[in-house]
Amino acid sequence: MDIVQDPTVPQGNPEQADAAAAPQAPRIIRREDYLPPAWLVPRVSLDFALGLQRTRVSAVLEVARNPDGASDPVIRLNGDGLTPLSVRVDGEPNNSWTMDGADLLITLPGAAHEITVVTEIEPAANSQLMGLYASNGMLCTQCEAEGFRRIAFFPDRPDVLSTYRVRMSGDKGLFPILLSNGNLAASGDPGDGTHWAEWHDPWPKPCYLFALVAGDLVANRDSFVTCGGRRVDLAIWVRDGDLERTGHAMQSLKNSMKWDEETFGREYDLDTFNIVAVSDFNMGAMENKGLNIFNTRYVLADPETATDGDYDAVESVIAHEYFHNWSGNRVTCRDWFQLSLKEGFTVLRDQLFSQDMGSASVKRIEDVRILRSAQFPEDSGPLAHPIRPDSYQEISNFYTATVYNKGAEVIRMMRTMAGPDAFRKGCDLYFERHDGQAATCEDFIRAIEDGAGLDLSQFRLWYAQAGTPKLTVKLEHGGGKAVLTLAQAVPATPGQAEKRPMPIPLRLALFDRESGSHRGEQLVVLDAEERGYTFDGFAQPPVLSINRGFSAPVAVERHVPEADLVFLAAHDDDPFARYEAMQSLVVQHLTAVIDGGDGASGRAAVGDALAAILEDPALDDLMRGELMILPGEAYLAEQLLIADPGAIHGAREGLKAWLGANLKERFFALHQRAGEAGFGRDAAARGARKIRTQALVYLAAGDPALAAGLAAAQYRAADNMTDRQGALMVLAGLDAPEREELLADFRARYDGNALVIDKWFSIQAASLHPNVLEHVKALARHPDFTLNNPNRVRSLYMAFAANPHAFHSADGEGYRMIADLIVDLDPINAQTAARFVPPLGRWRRIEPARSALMRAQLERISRVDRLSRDTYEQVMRSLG
Ligand code: B3K
Ligand code: ZN
Repeated sequence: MDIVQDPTVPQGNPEQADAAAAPQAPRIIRREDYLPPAWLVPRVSLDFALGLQRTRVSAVLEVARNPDGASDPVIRLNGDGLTPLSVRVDGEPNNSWTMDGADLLITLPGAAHEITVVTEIEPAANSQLMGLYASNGMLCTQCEAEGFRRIAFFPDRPDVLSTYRVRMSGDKGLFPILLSNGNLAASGDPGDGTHWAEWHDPWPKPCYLFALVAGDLVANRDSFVTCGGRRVDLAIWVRDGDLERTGHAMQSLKNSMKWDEETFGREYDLDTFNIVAVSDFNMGAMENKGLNIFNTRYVLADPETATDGDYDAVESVIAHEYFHNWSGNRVTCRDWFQLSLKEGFTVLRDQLFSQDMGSASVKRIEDVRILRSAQFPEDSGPLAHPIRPDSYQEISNFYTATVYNKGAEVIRMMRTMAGPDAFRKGCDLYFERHDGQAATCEDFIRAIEDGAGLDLSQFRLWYAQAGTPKLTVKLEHGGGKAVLTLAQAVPATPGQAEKRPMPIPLRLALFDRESGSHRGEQLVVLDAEERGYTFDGFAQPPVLSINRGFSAPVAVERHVPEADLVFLAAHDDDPFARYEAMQSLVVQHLTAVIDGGDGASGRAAVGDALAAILEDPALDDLMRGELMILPGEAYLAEQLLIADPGAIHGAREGLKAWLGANLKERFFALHQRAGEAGFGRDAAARGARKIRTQALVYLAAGDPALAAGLAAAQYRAADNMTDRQGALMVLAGLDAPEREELLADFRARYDGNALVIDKWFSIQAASLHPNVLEHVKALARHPDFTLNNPNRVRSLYMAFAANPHAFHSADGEGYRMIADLIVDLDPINAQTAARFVPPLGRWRRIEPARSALMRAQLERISRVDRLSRDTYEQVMRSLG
């Protein structure tokens, strides 16, 4: 008989067990402490007896000593909240095991053994949504980063790769569909109301890529034939009723598979590829081998319920997860410090894919906007970390814009310096060398060096140093020459006081003012603190266009003459640089106003430049829409050493109102013109929808009564969600009679559609309405609101925290509301709760009165008993 231990009797070292329960005594994991595992697990068999309330898991681990690891007779099997119900070694009951905190330790005499451990878990009680959990009556898993240890005792680290056989059985009525990684090997029906399925995944993988789904699902099925002739059965699994909204996701998947073959030479490697959509999910999606699990938000789309932005997001997340099959799964990470190895690279791959599927220049601008609004503030705040961090307490806190988006920019710079063809050679070499391995960022860099023929010795600093480099630019002219002086400074960040200069690749062009053209773009790599560059043959001072295409993730510090910015906003042939000129024109004007200037001339320059953009026949509307967007308040705050959110908001809204009033006829005409385009998903129709709502945004600031009427009409006539949501967003910020009526209409019209009801929450939380705090408080009490669904929580509170005039309310009420949320949510879903800490963590860069209020809320959270490790780490780092 198996030895069954009483779970109430503590095992192992009591001090360590206490430490695990009290995160206030932090465990710190350091990159430099990495040791290869002492034991490997070449094969795993898992047997699940499925139940929503209780699922029994029998795990059979074939373990072997690692010849490259330390010799240790004890194997550590990580657990999180698990109790071993029985432990056998080589088929015999074992009594040598102990618990060390939450981990199971077993002493093994030989070099290879078979360990069988039985555990029981409670999926319906799992509100953290890590491990195996229940969502809407189905069972699903999320294991990255450390969720597998909530399912079975296992060496839960990415450098332990195993092949998996998974058998599951359960009630046929509750779980008609049974899915896991790899290929279906067998299935059966014993005739007692249950059924079973067995899945085999031939590719060795770390346990964070394990997945299981059991539920009542229907599939959109299709197939794809790979370049090597393999026929792959594709299926997107959703709840009955959602099937009609899966077409775009399926097309995106097939496009991704083809693109990865053509662009990176990567072919798919199983006979099936399954995607399952679940409505309770902590993030966007997960790349489990052959069984991607997605937040419904990134699968379901149709014109009635999804905006153009939602369509783009579905396309890019489907691509991202699919691309992980090579950059992440076939080549995985040695340890979690290497996260950017798979995430930065895969983000770059999905960005390049989306560039190829639509407008490359608009996509580039959107990606830079995300970087500047999410990553730049991270890099200049208390949570700054290099793309390859050096230490962490809770790895979930490091799935950041830095690791993902700056990580992508760093690899993009390598590509810019090498050129696309040489970069591809480097990538080929990387995949060839490291296929089947758990690799490091260093491995990637070396493969790019060898394959692309680059020397990246100094470039490695981009992996090690945090902080956005500041680039100062000086352009002088004399004697027919233009002399450009570039200097860089990487700011100090927590734990990194001293920085060294990094290679900064800058694409630049010098324009002739008269002809409006330049003599060709150049790439300079600034690899020292300061360097000068001389350009001959300029009788007149040229106009400099620098960091074209945003070739480096740096902040350019340069006061550019207004006339030059107006010139570039009108003439630059690099679309990003044109956008950048327009942004700089606005930033220069607004910072002058915030500093107390009257800003009249800057405002007029912005007005002229915008008027020219509204009417430029050479621009397509998608690009025109980008150029119309004013820099966000978070980005504006970044330009100031200490920000006054009230002043920033006032200045930006003031400019918007002035533009809306002064260019009213033009905006009105644009709104009318755009309204004439019929519905379509082509670039022209999408562009028309984009400028249509943009025009409304300005009109709402300049002439609210006119805008309310137009918005209400746009809402009522809309045959698609982009127009309807855009109109409602504008109305939500106005005190117009149509506001309440149409918000109620929207709520009733989409009753039961969770993703659209999320929009209803977000629109109100993000609004410019002066009573937004009261609205959010009321929405938090709305019967449709729940802390148990991360999409719903984010739809209300992320939108609110990102709404500066609400979050930064001068009385501190916004800070208090977010702190309350963190405290209430932490015991339910720690990962999601911790994501709300960074907005409060900006306190050092905010004016003194608000700063003190923000800090006080962080301190209040820090005093709460039994905070999760996730929230505790973020709060303590934020307090600094
Ligand atoms: N790799 C997952 C993210 C997992 C997050 C865990 N906290 C999705 C992605 O980046 O593709
Ligand atoms: Zn990813």
